Amino acid sequence: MSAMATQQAIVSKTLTVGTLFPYIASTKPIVAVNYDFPGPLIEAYENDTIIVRVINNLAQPTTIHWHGMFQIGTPNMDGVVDVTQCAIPSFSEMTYKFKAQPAGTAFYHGHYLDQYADGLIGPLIIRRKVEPNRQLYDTERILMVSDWYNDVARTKLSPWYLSANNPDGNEPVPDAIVVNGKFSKSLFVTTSNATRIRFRIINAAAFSMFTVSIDGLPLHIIELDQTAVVPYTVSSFSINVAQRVSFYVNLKEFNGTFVPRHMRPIKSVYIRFKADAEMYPVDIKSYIAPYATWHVPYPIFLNPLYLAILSFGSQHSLPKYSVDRTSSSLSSQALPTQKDTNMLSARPFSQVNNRVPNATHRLELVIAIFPDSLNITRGYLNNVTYGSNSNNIINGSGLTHSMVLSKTTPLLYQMATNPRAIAIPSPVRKNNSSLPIIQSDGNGHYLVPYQAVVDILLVNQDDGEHPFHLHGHNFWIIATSDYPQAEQLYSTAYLQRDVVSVPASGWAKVRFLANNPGVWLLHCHIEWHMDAGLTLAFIVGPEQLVAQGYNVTANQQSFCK
Ligand SMILES: [Cu+2]
Repeated sequence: MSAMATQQAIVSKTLTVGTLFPYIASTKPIVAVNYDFPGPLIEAYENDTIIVRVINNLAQPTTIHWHGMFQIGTPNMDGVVDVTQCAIPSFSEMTYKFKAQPAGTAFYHGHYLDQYADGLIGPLIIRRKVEPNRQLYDTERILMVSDWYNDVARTKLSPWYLSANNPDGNEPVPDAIVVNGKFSKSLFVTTSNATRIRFRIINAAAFSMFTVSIDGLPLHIIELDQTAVVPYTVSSFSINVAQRVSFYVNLKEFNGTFVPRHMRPIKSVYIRFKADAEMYPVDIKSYIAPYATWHVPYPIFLNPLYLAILSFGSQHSLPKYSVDRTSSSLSSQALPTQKDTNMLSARPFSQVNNRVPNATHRLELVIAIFPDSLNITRGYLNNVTYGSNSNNIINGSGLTHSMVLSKTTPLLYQMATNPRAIAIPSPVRKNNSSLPIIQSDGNGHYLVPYQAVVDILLVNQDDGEHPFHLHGHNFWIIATSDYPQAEQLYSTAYLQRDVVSVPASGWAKVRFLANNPGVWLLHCHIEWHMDAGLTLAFIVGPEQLVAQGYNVTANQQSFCK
């Protein structure tokens, strides 16, 4: 091992969370980091120690979640309010300290109410000491795509979504799309002197999934979430909420024949983010939301096609060709249009490290969204909606010490204080099942034995596609209803991600190794569905948590009043 590979640095950063009006004409205040939207880049090498001082200058509490970080041994740094910590009060601060692990493209975002949808996002890049595919590109760019709403999620959109005034459960439809905080046709990405550019795409939207392409250029995918893959070439791909995709382009492969000869050479092309309009609950061409405000100068109707501009060289130049011209030249090269959102046919770069253990336990979760008796939309996993405002009926389970969401005693503290008192049954072996089944307390808390290898079958009874994210781990995606053959085809090396897009009215099967004692959420990453309770918490290895010496820090304890 080289000297460099053993060195571990400390990366320190201060993030000040405050209110910002990001656009001159905007009347909506967002929750911003260091007066920027998105927040500043945090960069480290794998296994470095990241220390982030978070100063809360908001008039409301906050927390920050480090999406994609394992937090092994630091479950209290995961940043999930009421689950791993009490919220950082207004005008207080907290220092997060955790290991930069695993490497890859991650991001950070608020995990307190709807601050994620209200702007609290930023990129977190963990570099590998030896980066696979590094010889294939010269430079890199980060593109963070998100939904823009003219109204504040926390005070307006979410209360409306979860009200009896919205009996159909229509999710708030974004008013625009932004990439790196810029509206369509105003973000220029220059190639400078480089011919081979890596793009790290982070979908930090509250709701939308996108199809991404660049006119005239094949995309060579090299990383999915935080798993490096063997270069896998497509003309376009989809990315669901919270997923990350890295690809590189080589300008020498540029094919400009999609524009007439007299318009060449081409100085710039469009990078397209096409929102999947089918996922919106209404016809976006004519829909005016009942809560809509009229004094905001942004488009009344969402244009699902976002255009960024890739300028060849250092000058900013708008493409001169019509937006309607599609890159027919690419389809003539017979590149596949990637239909499987999870891209399971991309292969892990290091198959050795992806050797998949056999499952020891299983869990089937049925996803549903429907109104409750008060006509309020709820998300359900196995008929249980999660959250302190839910009232699930525990059907004669006889449990008396159920874990409860509490503002003063986060789940993690409950678990660490008295691990033996957690009233969740151990896994049960049913006659018709070869593997023991993970059990819950009837309120969305599932007890997972330490080192269990759990197969989760997510069965989607809803007609929308849902991006499910697991905290504290990644999982192997074994197969989905879009690609059931993957289970047999790739049994030696399934793809590891931390978000799986569960197909509409379909299913996804994932497997994870519970090697990280703590409380870890599994939830739909669409902000509205999380608000509706489409969440559960895995209670992993309570006794191992105590054995590894877990203590609530005084700083965190002081927030719990
Ligand atoms: Cu969802």
